[in-house]
This record gives sequence, structure tokens and C-alpha cells, in this order.
Amino acid sequence: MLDSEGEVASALMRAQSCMILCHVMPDGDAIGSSLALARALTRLGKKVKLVSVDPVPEVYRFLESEIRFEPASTITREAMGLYETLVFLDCTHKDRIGSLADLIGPNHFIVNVDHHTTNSFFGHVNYVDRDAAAVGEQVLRIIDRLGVSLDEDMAKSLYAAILTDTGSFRYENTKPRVFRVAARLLEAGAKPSEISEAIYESRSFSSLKVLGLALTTLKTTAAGKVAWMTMSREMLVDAGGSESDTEGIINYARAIRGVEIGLFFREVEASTTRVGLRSRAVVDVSMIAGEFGGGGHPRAAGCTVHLPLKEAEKVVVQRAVRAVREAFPDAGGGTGTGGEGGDGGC
Ligand SMILES: [Mn+2]
Repeated sequence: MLDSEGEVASALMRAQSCMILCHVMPDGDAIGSSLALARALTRLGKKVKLVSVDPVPEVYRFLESEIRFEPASTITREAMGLYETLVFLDCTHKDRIGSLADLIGPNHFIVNVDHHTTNSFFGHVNYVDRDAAAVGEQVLRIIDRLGVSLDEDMAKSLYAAILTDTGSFRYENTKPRVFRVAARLLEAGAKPSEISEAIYESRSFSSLKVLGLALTTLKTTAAGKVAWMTMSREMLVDAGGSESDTEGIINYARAIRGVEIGLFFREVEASTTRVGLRSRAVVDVSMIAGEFGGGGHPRAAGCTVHLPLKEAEKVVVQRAVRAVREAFPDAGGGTGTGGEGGDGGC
């Protein structure tokens, strides 16, 4: 069932034309990996198109060169039909590319490269490595197999992919191998200080205003093991921000001492709420996200709940409380009914 980078490289060598597809709300890994692979395939003389359903967040725009993302709005069924091979990067399911999934034809050859535990093996080739810190790491192996030498732009993009998916080399997925890969990328021209500054120290004014509002909603329960924040559409408008300004806010919930699960709830529509989940060390939040139709990694996951903000907050917080009670049966912190989920308070 599982394929390797070798199978991906062979499939890509055979392909004349490839469309590389990036998931909705693309992150640094999806963007960096896509750009690097597109560059390598272009160097091999392939016809390549790079598509992102949602706009590339401003902080990652510096990674684009003559290789750029095209908006999904320009892609018709006919346009997609011009590409025989579709490469999905960092996508657990086919529908992670949003409305573009409807344009896939019966003759498309699908290559699935991912590192999520919840990947559904939807491709003809499935290179799923749950141990990879980022898809960027897998793409580097593919580029090696393709026989393309790493250039500075590829190195920069792959470094950004790995930097962001390891939380700046802080998360559990930061294995010794990751530093060896990073060292190789530096040798190929990636500049850590420039990349970090572009990604982490070039924030918009509105994103900090959004963060400020989110922090005012911070609550904890289950003896401080679950912490969460909410963001209504109205708050986002008040802060003059957009949804991309909410990226990373969830990490503040998990950063509190003693918190095992951090949650962030964002109202998308009147009865649609986007939920981000993070855990510190024990609880597998991808399981919780999966119960609500989402997925992700054990320490970072997400789901979209078709409930109004307040109700989504209540049910997911209750579920998180149950998870920490199961994980820490001796920790106390309440009556065990799990009914105080929405009340918050410290
Ligand atoms: Mn990733």
C-alpha cells in the first residue's frame, strides 16, 4: 500500500505534465514543498502548473520566484484536463483541495505525498511517511531521486517548509535527521535568518490586533489542562483582519503552563466553525478532530464543525475535557461529568 520516494520519482519522470495542488488555507509546508517540487520538475522540462485554492499568505510570498502559484479560480475542468498527473502535497484527503477536487477526471494519474497519520491513500501512488517532519523533507528525497541538483530557491522553500512544520525546530518531530536535512539546505543556499525574519517578524498590524482580541476570550477548564479562544466574524471585522491573520493564534492557548490541549474556534459562517486543536505531550488531537470530520497530526489537528460558534465551542471543549480526563485519570479537576465545558473561568 505504501510507496516510496522512488515510486513518486518514477511516476514524475514518466509524466509530461504535472499539476501540483496545495490544500485549502495553505501553510508553510504546503507552499514551500510545492514551490520546490515545481521548480525541480520545471528544470526537467516538464509542463508544470502550481495551484492554490486559497491565496498564498502574505508571509510566504517571498518564496515565489518565476515559479508562482495560480489561483484556483483560473482553473476549469478543461484546464485541469491538460495535465495528466496531479500531485497532492500535504493533503490527507482528495477533498483537501476544496472545490478543485470536483474537476478531477477519470484519466488523471494521482500522486499523493503526505506525512499526516490520517492520510486516506487516495492516490495511484501513495508516498505517505508519518515519520517525516514535513512534506518538505519528502520532497527533498523526491528531488534527489529525480536527479535534480538543489538550487538556492528550492533550498529556501524546503527550509521554510521544515521550519514551519517543526515549529522552528521545537516540536517532537524534530529528529536528528531533520537537522541533517536543514544543514544540507543551508549548504545549498538557504539563509535561516532571512527566512525566519520573513515568516515570523513581518507580521501585519491587523494580525496583532486580531491576536489581541482573541486573547481577551481565553478560557481554561479541567484544572487548567484545556485552554481555548474564540473568534467571531464580528471580532475579525473589528480588528480589520482577515482569516489568515488568525494563523498561529492557537499556539498561545497551548503555551500556558499545565495546558495539555489548546483549542481555537473561528466562526466561518453562522453555522460553520473552524476548530484548531493542539496538544502538548499526551493526547492525540488528530483522533478528536477525526471524530468531527477533520484530521491532522497527534499534536496539531483541525476540523470544521457545522454548528454555530457557541455550540461548536461547547461540544469540542467537552470532548477535549473527556480526553484529558482519560489521559490523566488521577488529576482530579471537577466532578467528571464533563458538563462545564462552555463555562470557562480559571
Ligand atoms: Mn505538513
